[in-house]
Amino acid sequence: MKSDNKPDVCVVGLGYIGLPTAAIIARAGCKVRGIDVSQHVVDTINRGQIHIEEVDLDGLVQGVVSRGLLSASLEVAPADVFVIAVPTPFDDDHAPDISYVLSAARAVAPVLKAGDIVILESTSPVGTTEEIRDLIATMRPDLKIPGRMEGNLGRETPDISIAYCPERVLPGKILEELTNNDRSIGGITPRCARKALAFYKIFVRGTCIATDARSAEMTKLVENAYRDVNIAFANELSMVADKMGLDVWEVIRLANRHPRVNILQPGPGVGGHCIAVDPWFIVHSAPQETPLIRTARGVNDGKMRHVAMKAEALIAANPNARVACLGLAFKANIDDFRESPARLVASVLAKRFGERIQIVEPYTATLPREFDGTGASLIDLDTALEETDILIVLVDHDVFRHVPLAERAGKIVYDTRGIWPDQPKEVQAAEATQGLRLAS
Ligand code: SAJ
Repeated sequence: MKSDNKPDVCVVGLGYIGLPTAAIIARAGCKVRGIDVSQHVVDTINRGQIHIEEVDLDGLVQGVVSRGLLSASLEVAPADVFVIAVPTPFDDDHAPDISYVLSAARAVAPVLKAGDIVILESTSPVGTTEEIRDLIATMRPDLKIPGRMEGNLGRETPDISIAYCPERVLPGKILEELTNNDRSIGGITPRCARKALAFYKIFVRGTCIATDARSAEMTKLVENAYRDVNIAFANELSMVADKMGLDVWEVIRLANRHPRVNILQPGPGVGGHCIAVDPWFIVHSAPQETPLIRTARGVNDGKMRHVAMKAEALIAANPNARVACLGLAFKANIDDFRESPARLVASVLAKRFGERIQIVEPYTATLPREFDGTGASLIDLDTALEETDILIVLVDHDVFRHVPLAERAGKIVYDTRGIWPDQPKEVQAAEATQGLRLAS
């Protein structure tokens, strides 16, 4: 560690979490080396630019790179703190795949020295931090490893610290939430937690709470499963309301006036790389004990199919109508299309109806690959408002929300996000119940 007491930091993985985290740590005055497997990502960052869209991230990265505080590389190098922020996908059976985490740990192990801290931030199944610990112990028998010093009777201190510290930031508000959110700091031992906590205090204003690694791992999964279950409730209500010819948005708005009721918003399903994924990590660990979490996943995926089928019926019932799907992103005002229900629904429609389908997505310049050869095309919002007859709202981007009623007049609207409460009820009701054909 240098004389100014600011550790040198190595952040492994420069994606949606790793890059903003690296930049915030650099802004706090630490020298940060960011590691990524992609040469393109490394080159982009070293030019002071970014490869992802996130509010205010471009200016921050440009600033810390030009001040020499952040640089990117393909190779891990010695540092005082190592932060691992790589993806943890799941396989076809919903079993978590921690191979990227383990290969990051494998890359870090050879450069570790006494006093270093290794922190895992990636969402991971319970026990992953211990697996990292065991891997490092195998690769570095010369180091005293926390939790692996049996017979030591507490007389010797371990050489390194290992902890699990999940991020809990919301895409679109990452920089603000990285700084202000409270953090769970789960040490392999209490000493590891204290060391990691002192590091997070350098750049986190929220409260940092020390715990053990397994509790911290489970906490992260629980947070996202909680949200998934609650969104599933809203989505289930929306399908019930459809069947009964009710306006679900009105019902939720009224129910939420109860002091202890706070129902979330229905949509075309749950997307993103966290909420649609993390609950499976819990189900995989305890399949018998998780009927609710598993069902919620099923409800949210079922909502995606429900929306696709409803949209198909609407378009089929209006054979001459031109259709605009508004949005491909997994949620409002971001350019992230991973696990996006909007993208899935739009591609189903494009495959079936071809060139009748137009896509409006201000956050991309090209359509994803699955639209190739379908005949569907990307158009801007003004063209869609001028030239199409059916609007299918799949994402609640602000730019869509602000379209005034006058510009939607006479169109058939299927608003899966409830962004246009002023849309004449008879339009939505006709489509929601059975009369999918709408007289203009
Ligand atoms: N959604 C709804 N209705 C709602 C809220 C969300 O349909 O009322 C949908 C969104 O449109 C989107 C999906 O759910 O498709 C997920 O969006 P989100 O905003 O709920 O969450 P993410 O995936 O952007 O970020 C979540 C956050 N977790 C929680 O709120 C518990 C974030 O704090 C985590 O850091 C992030 O997952 C993560 O990285 O794990």
